[in-house]
Amino acid sequence: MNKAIVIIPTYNERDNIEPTISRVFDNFSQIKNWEMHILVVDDTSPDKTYEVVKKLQKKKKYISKLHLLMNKQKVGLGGAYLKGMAKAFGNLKADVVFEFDADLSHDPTKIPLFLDRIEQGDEMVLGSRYIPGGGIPEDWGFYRKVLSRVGNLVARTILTDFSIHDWTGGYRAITKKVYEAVAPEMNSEKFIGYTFQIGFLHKSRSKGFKISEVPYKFRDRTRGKSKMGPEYIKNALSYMIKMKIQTILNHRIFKFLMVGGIGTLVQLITLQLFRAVVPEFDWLFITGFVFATFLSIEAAIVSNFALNNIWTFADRKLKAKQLPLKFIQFNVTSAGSILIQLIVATIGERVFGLFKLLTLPVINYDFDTGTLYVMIGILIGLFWNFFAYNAFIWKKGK
Ligand SMILES: Nc1nc2c(ncn2[C@@H]2O[C@H](COP(=O)(O)OP(=O)(O)OP(=O)(O)O)[C@@H](O)[C@H]2O)c(=O)[nH]1
Ligand SMILES: [Mg+2]
Repeated sequence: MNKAIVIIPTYNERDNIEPTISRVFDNFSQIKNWEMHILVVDDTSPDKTYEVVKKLQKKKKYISKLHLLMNKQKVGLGGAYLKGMAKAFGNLKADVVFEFDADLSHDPTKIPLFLDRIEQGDEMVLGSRYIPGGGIPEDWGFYRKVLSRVGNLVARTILTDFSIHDWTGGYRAITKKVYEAVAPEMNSEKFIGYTFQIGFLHKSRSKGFKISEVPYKFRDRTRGKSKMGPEYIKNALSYMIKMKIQTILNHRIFKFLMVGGIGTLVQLITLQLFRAVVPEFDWLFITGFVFATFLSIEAAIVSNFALNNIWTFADRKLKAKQLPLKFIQFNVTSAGSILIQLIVATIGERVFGLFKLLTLPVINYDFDTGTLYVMIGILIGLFWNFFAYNAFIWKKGK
């Protein structure tokens, strides 16, 4: 039988912990397919919450089902969960853990629904306040309602992931597979409060795990003090913005554009260099200038090939012995991009009279407008190049 452990982090929850444990435990009786345990993670609460837990552990109904992990100092919500999960998936041999608050904000009658979803193949299940059937307390003040809703909307917008409706909630079921993939990347100090929830979920999403939501009605704590403050909001926002920037920087199209931009610079700079060193000659149609232009295009091609190989397509990096042939192919596709530019320019001229705008510097070079022509030309060729790189040069593994 598979094992699920409900992890309850506590910090000064002396008045809440007993009713929480007993209500969670009462709901275990309807779960038949899972062996259910509770693990309380207490950071040596000044109000001695752990003493209450130790006393309960001796009660017959809780024996060997109620575990306590104590941290010598306050490690924060994220730290407590990471330590709790390490123990739960480690020597307690859980297959699934739950995140569950000690203040009875989370409805324990929903626990079987989470497990049903896991049995159906979901790898992580979120309790959600913002899907039909879920909710936040009616009596929340205007400010708090707006903050919670707007907070989630901001998270969904910044992370551009609208399939998840509740990013900040702390009621979740997590399978061992997800934990093993995500936990090594979580540094608990950086993930304060809500940021831990957002960060853990964001990483699970990025890794492509199957995640679904179960609605629940959030209830306000009636006893004890909330630990969430304004610094949690600031921390969550700055995390999301950092993540967003990182995601953009890591995006293949961004890298491809950067490499293309560098290639353009290489071409412009080397053209000036080659013009200075290549002697003026006129042999049939080839002049010193045409030759220098050709060399500068080749310099850009070398730069594009090398940078795309080690950066843009680092995940599909070519092997040394593939390089010569692929470099020839790369030259062909680059020539293709120039050809496209010429065709576009010719059609443009015939049909729209755009020839002046789109001519290549080879044909009508003048430094000021030439810069513009190179830019426009490269832009048109970009679509072809990106396609060709993906389809031919750095083809996805067979
Ligand atoms: N072990 C441990 N638990 C913590 C820590 N901070 C918060 N918790 C627990 O984490 C759970 C959630 O914290 P809450 O303060 O209720 O946060 P919240 O639910 O967003 O805020 P409220 O809605 O006001 O209750 C509670 O069970 C807390 O006792 C911590 O530093 N260490
Ligand atoms: Mg709470």
